[in-house]
Amino acid sequence: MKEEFSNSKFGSTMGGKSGKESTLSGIAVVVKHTGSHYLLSRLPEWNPFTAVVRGKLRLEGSSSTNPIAVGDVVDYKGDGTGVFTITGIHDRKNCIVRKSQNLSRQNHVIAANIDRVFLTVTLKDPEIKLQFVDRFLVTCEAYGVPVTIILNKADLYRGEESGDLADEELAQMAAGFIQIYRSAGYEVLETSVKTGYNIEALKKMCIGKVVLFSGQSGVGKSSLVNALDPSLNLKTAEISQAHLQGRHTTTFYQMHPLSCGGFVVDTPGIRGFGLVDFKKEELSNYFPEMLRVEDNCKFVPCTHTHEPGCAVKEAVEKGEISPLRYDSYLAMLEDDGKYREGDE
Ligand SMILES: Nc1nc2c(ncn2[C@@H]2O[C@H](COP(=O)(O)OP(=O)(O)OP(=O)(O)O)[C@@H](O)[C@H]2O)c(=O)[nH]1
Ligand SMILES: [Mg+2]
Ligand SMILES: [Zn+2]
Repeated sequence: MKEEFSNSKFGSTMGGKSGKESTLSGIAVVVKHTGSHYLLSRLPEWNPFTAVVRGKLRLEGSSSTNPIAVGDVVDYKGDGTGVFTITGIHDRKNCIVRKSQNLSRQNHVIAANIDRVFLTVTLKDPEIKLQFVDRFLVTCEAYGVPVTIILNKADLYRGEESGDLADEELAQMAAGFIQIYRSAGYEVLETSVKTGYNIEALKKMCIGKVVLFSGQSGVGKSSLVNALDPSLNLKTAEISQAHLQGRHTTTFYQMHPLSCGGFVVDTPGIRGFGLVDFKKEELSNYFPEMLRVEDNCKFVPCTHTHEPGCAVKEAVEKGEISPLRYDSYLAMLEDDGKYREGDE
């Protein structure tokens, strides 16, 4: 694993080419957040330097626990002695927000200004949790973050890939999963770090972009990032054999430069996902397959539960909308934004 960044280590490059420049103020992107310190870099240059926040600095109208997140564009100021202070945050293009587990019901901003999220899942080891997947997708829709589903560990069921016999049951599960999410309107990419399957395709999606991997612990987020750029050498760990779950190996949100061009944010595994507040009649807008047909509902607004002449329910009956996705929708309506332990 790479050492932690520090200003002394990056002293020669921080804040610009000459020492004089390091006293200047400027604009940079947050590439790591560790408690009280932030690591900034003036993307697309990779010149990380630490900065602190003095006093209160909050985004307008935000009740977030961490007002500044990885991916945020910030203004900084140097004092001439190598100490940098963040003085302002720029408006966000988008962000990924998760409701905190504690009773304060504050929101936790996972990251900001992300070009694409790779929601990484595995069918087994660890087992997939569709509730979690659907909650994550709803959040991406609500915050305008493009998302691709990465079905990793494809070697577990694709015999032709690993050279082993195909696991028929798992292969059928994979086909079913892919069908549900592709027909809903999502891109699904099967990958295997073990065999290299579709790693090149994934790499192409990262060039010139800021992308982020999210998902349960142990699905292979850090392994995928390493496959994209082996020089990053991020820490990975085998899942626990006793519980067939990940070990929460990655503990920080951190952006890394890719040798192919582009930047990738590796994130800690997510246990559960509390949906941020939404209005009941808005929820179906965050299910692309429902959004496509709901104009034909007889009543406006329609919650697609009890109303007669509901186009969504009709599509479910006809098999055009997956009953599993519809069940997730109903569960979210009922939960009304409550925190849900998605796994482990
Ligand atoms: N069979 C197989 N195993 C994989 C694949 N990708 C990753 N793994 C293994 O899965 C385990 C977990 O990988 P990590 O990359 O640490 O998972 P992570 O999602 O980063 O986990 P956290 O950091 O805890 O959230 C490791 O033992 C990897 O070797 C794959 O494509 N196939
Ligand atoms: Mg990891
Ligand atoms: Zn309806």
